[in-house]
Amino acid sequence: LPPDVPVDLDNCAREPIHIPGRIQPRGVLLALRASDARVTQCSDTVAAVLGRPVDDVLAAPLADAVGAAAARAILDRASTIPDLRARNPLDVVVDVAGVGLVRMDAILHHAPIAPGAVPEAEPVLVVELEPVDGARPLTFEDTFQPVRGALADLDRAGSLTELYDVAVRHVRSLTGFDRVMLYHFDADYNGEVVAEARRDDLNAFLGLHYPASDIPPQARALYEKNWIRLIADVAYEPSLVVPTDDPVTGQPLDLTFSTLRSVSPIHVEYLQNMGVGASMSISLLRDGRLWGLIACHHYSGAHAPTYAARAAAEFLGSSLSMRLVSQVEDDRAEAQRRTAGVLAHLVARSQDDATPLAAALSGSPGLLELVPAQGAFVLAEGRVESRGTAPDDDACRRVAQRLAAAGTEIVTTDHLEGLDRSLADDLPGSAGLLAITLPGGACAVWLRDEVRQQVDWGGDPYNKAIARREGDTVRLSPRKSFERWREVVDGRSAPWTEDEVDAAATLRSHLVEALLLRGRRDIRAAE
Ligand code: BLA
Repeated sequence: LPPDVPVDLDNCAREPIHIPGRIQPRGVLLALRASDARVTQCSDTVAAVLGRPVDDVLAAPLADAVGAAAARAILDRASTIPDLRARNPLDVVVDVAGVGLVRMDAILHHAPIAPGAVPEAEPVLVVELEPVDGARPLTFEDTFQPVRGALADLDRAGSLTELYDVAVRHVRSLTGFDRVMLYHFDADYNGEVVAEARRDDLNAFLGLHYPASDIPPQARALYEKNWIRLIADVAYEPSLVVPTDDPVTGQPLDLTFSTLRSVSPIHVEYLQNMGVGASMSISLLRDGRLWGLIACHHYSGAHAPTYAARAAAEFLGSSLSMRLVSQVEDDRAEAQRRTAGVLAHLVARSQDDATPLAAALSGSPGLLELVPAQGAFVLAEGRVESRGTAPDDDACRRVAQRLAAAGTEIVTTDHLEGLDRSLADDLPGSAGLLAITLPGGACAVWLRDEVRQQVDWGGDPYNKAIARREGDTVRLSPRKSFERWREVVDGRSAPWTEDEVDAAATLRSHLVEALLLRGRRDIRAAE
């Protein structure tokens, strides 16, 4: 964004994060075309990492920047391997001016073709070099073995919850982050922390909810293409890509697939607000769409797992993605089996004349085992029975009257307040309602609490202003997004799923019949 445009939630989604013109300074970026191997663009970290001034590197052969051996290895691979990204990293020994030979990871890819470029144009080869500082050589034991162990555990996991836990535990042990979370999006891309592995002394984030605006749409789109990103040091000074525009195309270098891409300053501020020193996230995809993220935090300053450890974590993420699809189906089938069992039990109980219908439904297993909720009540044959968070009998009767008057067989809402004010007044503390109405003013009602809405900013967030003035512009702190989201989810419960509503509807048709039979027997008994 131009510096004079204030940042708000709408234009923040327009920040072009794939062309920042900057990288993180933990390595070096060189752009060239393999055919002439002359560097067209480079990051200004060439001075610190390669010991050579930018002017000596630009327009010079790659070998002048990294030494002949490393240049040969890089160009060899670029000309022989079609899918460069799948084979990273390349282990190279770089000739650093004034230092000597230094072992580095070379991470290679072709930049996406710029829009408007001639289709047959030679793609830009992007070479990123990360010094590995003694993390070489990679051994069977510290790469393949942990991944194999993780996969075996993933395979053994019998439920989604177990899958999540296995994933966060292994990603944490592979990468050494202080906290590893599994963050799952809802249909609107609001998210919830559904699993967590963390250092013992850290407070839990498990169960916390965050607004969709924390990860804007263009960031999500990027994460569907590129499955991993590391911000090794949140306090970094970005390094410029020089020149900003590719001299051949006149376009900024597309860093969609870059491992060193500089991240949005807004997101950096967000992480600083959370007290995070280093962050990494791995995409979880379902049918190619972003389903969630494995989000990692480090609190005690910078943290830079090697490319190999990141690749192993990414591999785990993609294996988890594949397992997720089948596990979601399995869990659903299992839940349907359980529901059918509870349903059969309730139907049998409802046919037993010796038990009042209200008591038959509110036992255990009962309504709450059929459809999970915080509370439930039944009014039938003049009796009220309740479980969990339900109001007193009088309020239950008023609710039943209003439902009967509305004349709808099934009522569902995740926002009582918006459906009917007086209904909401009789059900304080509940935000969601699922009800089936029955002949004779009878009904069964499930109640859900408002979803937990909390954001932990790792400090005292309300000490700091939400919007900050910087010269003539107002910078929006990411914290502001939470307030907007709060307006969206205020007074809302978890939604009722299709399967849950179906189960309630099936129960309803059985109960209509049961009430009819009971009525006939009563008449017969009276005769
Ligand atoms: C990116 N926001 C992200 C990312 C995460 C989050 C995980 C991916 C980058 C990374 O790995 O760090 C959000 N991180 C979270 C959440 C938790 C967490 C929810 O740990 C919960 C525990 N962010 C805002 C607002 C804007 C914004 C208001 O809150 C815009 C005005 C932007 N977030 C934003 C942008 C990115 C981002 C632009 C992309 C960063 C990049 O890849 O360049």
